[in-house]
Amino acid sequence: MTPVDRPPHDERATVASQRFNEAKIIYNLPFNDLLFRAQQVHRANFDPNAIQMSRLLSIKTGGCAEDCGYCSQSAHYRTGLKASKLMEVGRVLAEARKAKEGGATRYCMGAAWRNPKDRDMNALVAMVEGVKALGMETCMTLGMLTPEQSAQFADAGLDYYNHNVDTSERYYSEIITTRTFEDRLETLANVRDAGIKVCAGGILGMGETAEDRISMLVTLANLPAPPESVPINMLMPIPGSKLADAAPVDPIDFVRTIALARILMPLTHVRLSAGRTGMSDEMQALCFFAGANSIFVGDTLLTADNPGEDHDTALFRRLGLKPMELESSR
Ligand code: SAM
Ligand code: DTB
Ligand code: SF4
Repeated sequence: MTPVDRPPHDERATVASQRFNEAKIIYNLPFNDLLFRAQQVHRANFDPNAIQMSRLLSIKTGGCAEDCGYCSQSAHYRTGLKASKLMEVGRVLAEARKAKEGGATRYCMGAAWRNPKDRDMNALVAMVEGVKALGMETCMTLGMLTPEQSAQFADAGLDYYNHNVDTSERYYSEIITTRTFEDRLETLANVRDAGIKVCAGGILGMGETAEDRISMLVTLANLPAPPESVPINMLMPIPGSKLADAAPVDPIDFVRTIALARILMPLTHVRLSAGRTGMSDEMQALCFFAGANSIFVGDTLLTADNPGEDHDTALFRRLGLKPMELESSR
């Protein structure tokens, strides 16, 4: 069979495996060569000393129907977390105001849902409109969205939607069984088609192989358009969850993954996300050198700890980093 009359899905598989092989070669470069290359790509596209700062708020906590093996909020595990209902719009806006005063330029609201219910849409839309009116970028992460819900959020002016693929397609069902990798891609397509910017990444340290990490990044980089934002989380092991005792990820492998993300997605904001409380300043410095240029600020993520403002101010001073201005963030 010649390449011309090969069925399209075979062709796609061939291209995907070529891209995977190329990415694997990059990932396995000598560490200095990999970091040099990542830093070159980074400098060609960004101010290397500017870091975008996002703030998270859990607007609906715990009691989630999904069984994500890493999560404190899944109703399938006894993690000791107290569940609560959707927060009132006024409270969300009061928290967003405080985040703005703390220097965050993007406000990310997360809910422990498989998907939002239509009855919640009015309140969610009011949150987006209210946070935008404060002059911040808005992001939501609420689980799966239909095309109609995506269009409603686009109309409200939602800037970003976060929906992580979390790991490779191969490894996905080891971590989550209540939905599929394909479901995740479908929501990402709905969000993209509605004209909302995409934030999609994953978690390292869930027992995956280096190939799984590479494959996850190749998937993200080869979406019809790469995500504008790619959060790379280091697993924060949650007592009671399925992954409570997962072996920690090797810090050098973590930095390699950041560097590969930067090289495969030159224009994307790569976010050093959950897990910074478990990283030394030196490891974070290497991540920034490898091309990470976004963090979550504030002393909590959704339910877990994050280095507080004092620590991050000291880190920025030590490394000569500065907050990225809103105009220059993409
Ligand atoms: N329920 C929505 C969903 O799953 O898309 C939004 C919230 S969910 C908590 C957002 C992301 O946080 C997950 O996709 C996962 O990548 C990350 N995350 C959750 N728990 C984590 C943990 N213990 N350590 C690291 N990352 C975690
Ligand atoms: C992402 O990739 N990381 C953030 C955000 N997207 C929503 C969430 C991290 C959650 C860490 C665990 C917790 O706070 O419960
Ligand atoms: Fe629910 Fe999201 Fe946690 Fe999965 S990651 S259990 S969908 S809150």
